[in-house]
Amino acid sequence: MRHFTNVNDIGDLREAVKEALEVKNNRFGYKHLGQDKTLLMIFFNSSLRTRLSTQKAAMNLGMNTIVLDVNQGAWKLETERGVIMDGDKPEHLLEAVPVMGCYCDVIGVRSFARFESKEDDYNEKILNQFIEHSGRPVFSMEAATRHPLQSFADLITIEENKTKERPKVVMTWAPHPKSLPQAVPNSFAEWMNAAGYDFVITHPEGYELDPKFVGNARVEYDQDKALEGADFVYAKNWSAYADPNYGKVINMDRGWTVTAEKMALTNNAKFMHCLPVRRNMIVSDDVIESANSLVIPEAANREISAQVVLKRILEGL
Ligand code: AN0
Ligand code: CP
Repeated sequence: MRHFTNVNDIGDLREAVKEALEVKNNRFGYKHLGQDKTLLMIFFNSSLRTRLSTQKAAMNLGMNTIVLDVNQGAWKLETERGVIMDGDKPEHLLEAVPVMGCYCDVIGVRSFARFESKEDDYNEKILNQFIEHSGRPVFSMEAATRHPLQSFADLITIEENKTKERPKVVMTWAPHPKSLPQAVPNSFAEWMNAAGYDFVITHPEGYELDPKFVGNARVEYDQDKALEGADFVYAKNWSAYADPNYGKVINMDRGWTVTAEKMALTNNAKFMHCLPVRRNMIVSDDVIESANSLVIPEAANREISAQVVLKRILEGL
């Protein structure tokens, strides 16, 4: 594997899950692969899970890691080509990225949607500059439109916990006070469609996702109806995608919070969320603390998805 930015880069999903379960049982069996190899992790945004799990995965593989928070200690970066740099940004991404490439063998990038330009966000302007100018394999640690390491961990978690071949998976929008990207729901939809599950997306009107990611999923505007018979409930907030509200919070309807009452409509569903989660906005305390909550094993699987991706990149070096 060269780059990892979306579901297509991982190839056959059955094979990928099989490899993930093998790696999970033998985390230190591939230590030779990363010897004398350096992973550089570049963060334009905050992180707890991605930072720790990816670093742990790299350590399992014998790699060295360097972590840089671009906003803390590095020069402020200009990202627009052609600007006269007389403002507060002393360095351009066009030099910074190839320089970063000099000090490592693999680069992970976290760069969320900025909500300044839908076109720039949906063209993955920042991530693609790393792919074009770093000279190194690049993987997404959540970019503007997708979070594939999360979706891969979600897929592994569903495969480990499903009790039927083709479970009903419901992704529900839930309220949140701040504008969040569409990357997690886009990516989850992309992976669930590729996995071939019975996949339903539910959200209030106005929160329609890019049809490219919705694919053949069923969209149901009545959350209660969507939840009927669900085997997995995947909660997530996202801001509006459609114009003119791109990147905006258009409502915070607490009627969409995932509560025990909502979970009672399901087929004793497992509850999932990528975390971080705002309790009693997205999900009630009792649901996230219940025996059906998978949020912690889901987060644990981030180490595994990252390790499979790094392993495959190292094998391709
Ligand atoms: C981010 C998001 O919704 O994309 C990261 C989730 C993994 N969440 C927040 O910023 C709270
Ligand atoms: N789920 C996830 O990516 O979490 P972090 O933002 O903490 O990395």
